[in-house]
Amino acid sequence: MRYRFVCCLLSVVLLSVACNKKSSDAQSQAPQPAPATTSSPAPAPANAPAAADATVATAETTSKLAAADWAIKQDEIKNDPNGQWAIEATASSAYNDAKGTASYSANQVTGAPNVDKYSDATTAWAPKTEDAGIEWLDLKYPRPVHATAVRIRESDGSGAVIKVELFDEQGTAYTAWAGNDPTTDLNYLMVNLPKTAYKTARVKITLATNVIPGWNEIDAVQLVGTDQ
Ligand SMILES: [Ca+2]
Repeated sequence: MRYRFVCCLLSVVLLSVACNKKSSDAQSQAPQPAPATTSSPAPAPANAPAAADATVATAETTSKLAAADWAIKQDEIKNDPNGQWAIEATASSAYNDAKGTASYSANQVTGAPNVDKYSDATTAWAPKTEDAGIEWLDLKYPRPVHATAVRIRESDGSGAVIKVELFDEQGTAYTAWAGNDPTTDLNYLMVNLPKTAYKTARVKITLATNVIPGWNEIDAVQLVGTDQ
């Protein structure tokens, strides 16, 4: 009887040691719990309003950064040392048959940008009618350059430009760009090109005003290039 008791006791002790070992092995092999990070667990319901606030704050930040990017781009273009603004302009037509420096005349495209909001503005050129179709602007610049870019600042009904041409000093036209104008809101259509072999001081912009319903207005056009 006593012998059986001792055997039983031994069995229990051995089993217990074996179990402890197994448990210890399992612990050492189990993947370590990931260290707590700020991004891991889903927020508890009590945190929901804070999470919503964070989303709003993120959206506000994104919007502010986009606005800042826009402002920086406008400033860089305005102050580009290789950029020139038009000094003379003629157009296929103008709103109210505007002549000279009247509101909406072709002359409103000369000089640096002076439209602050995406909207109908008297300081931009507008054609005679809203959606007639093909209209153009012909612009002259102070200094002939080997062109690397044309930047068209669209200020209302953006997206209607279909072609940009450059003229060399003998008057030969070269198509710098033709296509689907992606511009939206108050912004530039940026036409970048390999530096032209010829020098140019004249840019012609063609619009199809029927592709963007409503008035299509252009504030200013910059020719970018170098002397050499
Ligand atoms: Ca203007």
